[in-house]
Amino acid sequence: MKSVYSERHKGHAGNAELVAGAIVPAFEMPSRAEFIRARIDEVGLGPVLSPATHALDAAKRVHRADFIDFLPEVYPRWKASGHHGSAIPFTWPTRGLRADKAPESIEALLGYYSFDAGATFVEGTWDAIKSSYEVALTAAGLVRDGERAAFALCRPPGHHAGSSFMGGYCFINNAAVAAQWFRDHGAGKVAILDVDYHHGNGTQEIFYERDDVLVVNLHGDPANEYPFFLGYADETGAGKGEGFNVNYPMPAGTTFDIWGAALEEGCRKIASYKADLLLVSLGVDTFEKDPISAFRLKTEHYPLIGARIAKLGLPTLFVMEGGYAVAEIAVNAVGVLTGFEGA
Ligand code: 6XA
Ligand code: ZN
Repeated sequence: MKSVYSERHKGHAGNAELVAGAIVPAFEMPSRAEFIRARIDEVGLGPVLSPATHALDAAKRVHRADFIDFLPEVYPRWKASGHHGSAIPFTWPTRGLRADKAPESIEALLGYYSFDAGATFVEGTWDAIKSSYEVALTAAGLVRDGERAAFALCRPPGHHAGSSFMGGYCFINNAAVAAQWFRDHGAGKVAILDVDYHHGNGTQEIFYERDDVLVVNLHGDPANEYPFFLGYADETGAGKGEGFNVNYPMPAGTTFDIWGAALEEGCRKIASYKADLLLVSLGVDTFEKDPISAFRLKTEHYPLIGARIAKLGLPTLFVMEGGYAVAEIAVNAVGVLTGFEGA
């Protein structure tokens, strides 16, 4: 399997985040991608290509143009306002406030375009976001041109980013961009399977009223798990998208027997949808030793996930999302890919 990777992710480093009332170094750090990059060679998964340059039009097919145009401006404006360190929002237009009116100051705009304080900027963040987007589109191109599967080693991740908001380490929704790009380049129907521990609220929001992109999510129950405010089983799509959003929330402590049964059900839904193409939002924070998650999957389970996905027999693009137990993240993420190839 070919992978696509860019070194430009490394500039997105040293970010701070807010955890349980304290500002701490972000769990989402460059070593995550570096471990995976090294593991690809270690197991001989296949060639690793650099991304081609892509303009931002494909991003604007799933995100609001003003949101995308804002992202490169953030850090220059943050510095121009006399700030340094991580640009972090602190005020959000929730119920009772005006979300229809864009404010002017950079501090306010950060909140206007976010749902939490989890997507933070340093000097190299925009270039990393752009490179991650280019990684996804370049890998999508490989699949469109006939590869059975490809791996987009995206960093930063994307599945929490919605049509006009960032959050949860995510800025541009790489998987959603790629799904739309496939639709715009000949695919009739696309399925997205999100196996990250956290609900892909951004992906769900983007495609919620559409029947041409099926979204299936397996994740921690939002009643007790981030992102908290989306991801329940009764969210089944709206309008002509009714029936084309499927959520499998599961409690803390979930082991592979339960999780694998949900995967099986999700895969059956994808099979009966008869998609032309599959996108996998590949998070491995379901791992038992993940520092911010509460499922109990073991390393031996990840190749089984890949093998089950392969059984769908669809051209498949894997897009990297979360996973934080740095060293093991690589074995588990690449384990899904080798399991897919060996099936
Ligand atoms: C809150 C937790 C963010 C989770 C990000 C993630 N700081 N998403 O792994 O898949
Ligand atoms: Zn996650």
